[in-house]
Amino acid sequence: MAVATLAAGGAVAIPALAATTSVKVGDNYFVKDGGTKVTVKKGTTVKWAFKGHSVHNVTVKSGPAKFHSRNLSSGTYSQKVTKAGTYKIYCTIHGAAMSMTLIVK
Ligand SMILES: [Cu+2]
Repeated sequence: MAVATLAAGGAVAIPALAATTSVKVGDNYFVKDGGTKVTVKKGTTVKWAFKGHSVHNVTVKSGPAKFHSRNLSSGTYSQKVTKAGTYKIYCTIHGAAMSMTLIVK
């Protein structure tokens, strides 16, 4: 059985199936690699990891599909995205100041 491993050069091998992308949830921001925009392929599982001290949630404000997490201050929330398009996501506790864009291709 094949096991995905990190390439020696630093590039990350992305499995064709069952891909997961992690998004950090900090105190009043969503971020991955220094930005608030995340692009994934259809069928990817997006995993939000709650790293802040405050309670936050993941809520789709607009997009091809709606989903939302419970209020969390630790742990993770995972959602498989199967519909392509642009998802505007925010935290209902902190409003527009805590938002991100998820693009599913
Ligand atoms: Cu929040």
